[in-house]
Formats: sequence, C-alpha cells, structure tokens
Amino acid sequence: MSDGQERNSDLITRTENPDNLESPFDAVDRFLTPNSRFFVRSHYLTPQIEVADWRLLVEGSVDRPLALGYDEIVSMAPTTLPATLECAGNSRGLLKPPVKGLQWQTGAVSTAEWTGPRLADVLARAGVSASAREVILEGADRGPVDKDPSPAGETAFARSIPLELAMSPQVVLAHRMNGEPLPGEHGFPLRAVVAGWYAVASIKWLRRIVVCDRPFAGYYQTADYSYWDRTNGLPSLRPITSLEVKSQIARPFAGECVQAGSHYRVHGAAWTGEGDVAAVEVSVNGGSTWSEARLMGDAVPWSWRLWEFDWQVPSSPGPVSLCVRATDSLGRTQPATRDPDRGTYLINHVVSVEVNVTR
Ligand SMILES: Nc1nc2c(c(=O)[nH]1)N[C@H]1C(S)=C(S)[C@@H](COP(=O)(O)O)O[C@H]1N2
Ligand SMILES: [Mo]
Repeated sequence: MSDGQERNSDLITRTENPDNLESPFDAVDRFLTPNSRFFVRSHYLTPQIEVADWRLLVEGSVDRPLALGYDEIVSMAPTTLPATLECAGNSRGLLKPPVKGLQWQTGAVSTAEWTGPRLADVLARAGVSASAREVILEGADRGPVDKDPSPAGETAFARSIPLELAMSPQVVLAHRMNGEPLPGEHGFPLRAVVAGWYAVASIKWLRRIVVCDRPFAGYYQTADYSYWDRTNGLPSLRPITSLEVKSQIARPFAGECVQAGSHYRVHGAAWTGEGDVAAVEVSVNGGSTWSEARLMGDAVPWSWRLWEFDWQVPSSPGPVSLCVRATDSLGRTQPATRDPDRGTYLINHVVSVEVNVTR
C-alpha cells in the first residue's frame, strides 16, 4: 500500500501475509499514534479494492436498501472522533504459561483521529425498521476459519453491534485516519470505528451493513472473540465488547538499565471502554505499595490518557519490578490476577516490568 517501506521499519512484524504488525509501545510519547506506527491486525490478505467499483451496501431491516459510492460517503457531513483501538489479544505474549495466538507484547494498541460520517447518518438514509435490534458490519476480506465449530468454506470478517450503539456518536465510518486518507492496511476505502470497544468490532474494508431483527451469532463473536461470563454461576459464552480498564508502562521498557540514584520519568498510557480513567497508580516494589501517577492532558472519551510518575531510583544497583494499575470512573480497577474464563483475550491484569538499576 501507499506507505509500505516506511511502515515496516516502524513496526514489529508478528506475521507477514497477512500482516500482523505490532507498535513499539516504548515509543509512545504523545496522544496520537502516527499512522506509520499504528499496529496492524489482519486475519486475511488485504483485499484489493478499486474505488470506482466499490459500493457500501446497506441492507436488511431497512426501508430503502442503499449502495453508496466512495464519493457519496466522502460528501456526507464528517465528524472527527479520536479513539484508542486495542486488540482483544494485546499482551497475550506476556501470559505464563504461553497460550496460542499472535504473541503480542504491549503494542497491539494505538490511538488515532478517525474522520467520516457517523454510522447513524448512513442508517438514517436507509431508514431502520422498528423491529431492528442489531447492525452487522461486514468486511470485504474473507477466508477459511479454524476453531470449532466452523462454518464450511470461506467466511467474511464480520461483527455485529447493538442498534442503540450503532445510532450513537460512538461509531463512525472512517475514510481518513489522522487527517490522511485511510491506509490500505487499516481498511481503505472505509472502516467502521466502534469507539470504546475492542478493535475487533472496528471492521476494515467495510462492504456491507446488514440491519437485523435478532442477535447475530457469526464466527467472530461466538467460536472466536468470545469469553465465558459467569453471571449467576452459569458459564455463558459472550462476544467480547467494550474495553476493560488497563494501563501500560512505555518507559522504562523491560530489561532497561536505569541509573542508580537518578530521577527517572516513568510514563505510559491508560484507557477504559466506559467512563474515564480516574486514577493511575505506580508501584516500584512489585506491587507491595502504590503511589499516584499524574494524568496528563485532558480526558478524551474512548481514548487513552497519558500519565507520568517521577521515580526516585534507589541508590543501590539491582533488579526492580515496576507495576502500574488504573481505575476508571465506574470504579473498576485492573485485577491482580488473570481470569482463565477469558481464554486468550481481555488481558488487563496487573503485570510487572523488570528493570536493572545500574551504577
Ligand atoms: N475486515 C476486517 N476488519 C478487521 C479485522 C480483519 O481482519 N478484517 N481485524 C480486526 C481486529 S481483531 C483488530 S484488532 C482491528 C485492527 O485494526 P488495525 O489493523 O487498523 O490496527 O481490526 C479489526 N477489523
Ligand atoms: Mo484484534
């Protein structure tokens, strides 16, 4: 795609064809992630789309099915929505014992400004039926799937969201990313951005929107990208939806050598899917005691908040274990331990970063 060479040098390759590229989290030093450093998570090869032939289809429980061309989409009143996208498998590579799946460290999370019409405006043009409950977003990419149970043959990458969310300002159909035309690997010509939800819902290469009257149970929200919820003591398989509260340390990175007796600016980012980040705490003794970090800038809905903490590094050399934990305005704090019902997703328990204090 347009910025192929540049992109590869800025990102860590987890797989090629399809490209799964991790953002170097230790480079996070500003609110917006440059496009060349935004992580990439693709299940299939990037579909080659000719803009002239491309149409966004809007179908199902609507009064007027639509087939909108690129120019029509671009001519609709745009909004610009900043949003953090986190892959539901971010931090999987830190799990012990290791689990299957892409071995992301902390870099399957990035933040951008997304520009395009609201999904609500496109749905309003089509006219949603009174019986409608959900909206399915379907990508142009497809291929075989492998977890049990699997449908035969090829499956398109698709996800549904509740109608209420689809009609809210939380969902945009983005044709621009950080002011630039949407790059191919991020979904050109058009992607959904479902702010506040795990990024799996933010369908790239959007080709079809289906309004439906009953819950969609597609592969990517049942067999995959789901977890066991134990409300009432009965395990129930549920699709992964809104972001769990989480924080990560950018610097120091794991294994970094930090000078004994110095002042070190520990910094990173924290986010949550509902409400705001209310507090970030840092521990410099493996989680025994905690001190409040300073939240930087202003709270931006559905976006990470940068934070910093002035660390008085011990005067004697040796290993130190740093931890961070966030609490949101709904009163949720990152758990101390991993919940096995989450399978290989929703990884937000407190982890430590081991650094070396040296003379
Ligand atoms: N069509 C399509 N949309 C998709 C995907 C995909 O493979 N195909 N991957 C999803 C997942 S799991 C993630 S984490 C995000 C990644 O978005 P990015 O590549 O722009 O970072 O896209 C989501 N949307
Ligand atoms: Mo993902």
